[in-house]
Amino acid sequence: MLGVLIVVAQLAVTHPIKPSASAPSASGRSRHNIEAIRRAFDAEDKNGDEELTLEELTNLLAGSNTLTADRVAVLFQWLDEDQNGTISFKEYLYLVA
Ligand SMILES: [Ca+2]
Ligand SMILES: [Ca+2]
Repeated sequence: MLGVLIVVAQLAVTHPIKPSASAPSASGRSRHNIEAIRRAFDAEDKNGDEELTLEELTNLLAGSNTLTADRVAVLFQWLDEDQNGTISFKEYLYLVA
């Protein structure tokens, strides 16, 4: 899944057009995948407030050498739709869904 994350992240940086979260998924992403995504989100949400800070998102993407801190920061701002400075699970889904 990390490979997909990297591709989507780079797309996000170069093509700042947000996919619609309500668009039907042609591939029919399974509930199991959503739960796996949720677990990854929760695992990185160290303080359990159901929001990811820039630091937490950076840690989540730490396995990627292709994303610089600058790019993660751009991605973070792109994901933070309501611009409250943190990424909710709903916002996080834009990254992985
Ligand atoms: Ca948090
Ligand atoms: Ca937000």
